[in-house]
Amino acid sequence: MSNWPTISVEQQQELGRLIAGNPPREIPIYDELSYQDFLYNHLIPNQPFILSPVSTSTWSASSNFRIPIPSSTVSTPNLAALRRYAHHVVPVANTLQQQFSEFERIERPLGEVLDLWERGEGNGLYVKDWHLMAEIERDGRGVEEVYEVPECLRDDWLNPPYTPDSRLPTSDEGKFYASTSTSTSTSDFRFTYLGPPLTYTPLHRDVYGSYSWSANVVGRKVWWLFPPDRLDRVKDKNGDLVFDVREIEGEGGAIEILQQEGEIIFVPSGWHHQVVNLDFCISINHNFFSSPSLTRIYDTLCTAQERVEEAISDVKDMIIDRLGSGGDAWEKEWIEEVQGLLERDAGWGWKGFWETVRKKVEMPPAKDSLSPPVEMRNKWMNDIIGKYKMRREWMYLEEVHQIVADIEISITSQNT
Ligand SMILES: O=C(O)CCC(=O)C(=O)O
Repeated sequence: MSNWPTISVEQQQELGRLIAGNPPREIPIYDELSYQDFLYNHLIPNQPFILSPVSTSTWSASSNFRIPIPSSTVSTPNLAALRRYAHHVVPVANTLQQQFSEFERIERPLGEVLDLWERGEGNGLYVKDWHLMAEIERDGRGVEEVYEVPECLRDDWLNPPYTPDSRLPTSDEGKFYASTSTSTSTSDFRFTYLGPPLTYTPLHRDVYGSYSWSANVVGRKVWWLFPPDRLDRVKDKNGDLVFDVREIEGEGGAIEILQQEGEIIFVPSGWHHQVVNLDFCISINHNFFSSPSLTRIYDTLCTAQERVEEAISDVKDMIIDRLGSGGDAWEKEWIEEVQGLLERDAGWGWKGFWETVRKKVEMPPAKDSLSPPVEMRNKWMNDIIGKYKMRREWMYLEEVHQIVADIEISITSQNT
């Protein structure tokens, strides 16, 4: 059943249960998806789908990282082919060791993890959030040695533009750092995951309220997807989300999907999800956003800021005590303090957010036919600019004024 020899009888039984219990798939599956259909049927309504293995069949990773098993739809991972990257220092989660609301994580050279797996050890180890593409580009090569981003997914505002034939210096490309990431390279949101059967990613929602897509190069995964209005059953008595939905009766009523080898799944913005590997899996994913989700990204940042403000409300009192509540000196200092913490906690503050928007307006990552119509994009943009100008930060964060002004100039010039 599994492509990995070193699993116990109990683990085989758990895998059998997960596979047998998996319902027929309820979400659309496409061999090809035009950008128009992606935009109107999935990005705007924020709905999941699957791209069939046709979408990854020409990827180099699909031939290099798989050892086909005769008459099986699942391959064995070609760990020898991954040795090329043995020197990469990668984040490794021990999925048998929960630490508060995460797994114990360390960084170690990929070669050491491959050694363990080849000796039949390291069962619960999961290489997560490995920035393989950034590392390849840093070494002066192109990502086509691994994959090719499907056309409909190229309007990506979080990652370097998809350029199969030019070499990009990635170190300047990504300005943002996910607070949870510990890899040596954290400049982008293009990740590779590797792990044996039953390694898993607990229930979570993606960074910044981004969308994500995830391709199974080797092996199959079970996904539990939760639309935002279906989260009640996965909360404990304190209102906190559970770590592992398998502990809950009926797995919390999620949309459950078995993703086959070669398929790409699209996870909508703000949807919680959990993932369990059914075989030894090698997968590639991107977190990304684009103009249809701008309002959600904006709202997610507002919520993150509220959380920071609540957490350090005593600092506000101290600033007022020191500077007095008359005049606006205290408020300027308070807002700057909050922004500093927000950058560390959420990965970006208003300056980072608007800089990203400016960059993508000035240098769109995808051609017009693979992006929303300009009038639509500009409306989404104007909506959030209007909202931002009502906030106190608009008054006090002067360095953001020019960035927003540049965006407005760009929007106007593209409208005319
Ligand atoms: O494949 C996994 O283990 C996790 C992937 C994931 O959560 C994501 O792509 O957002």
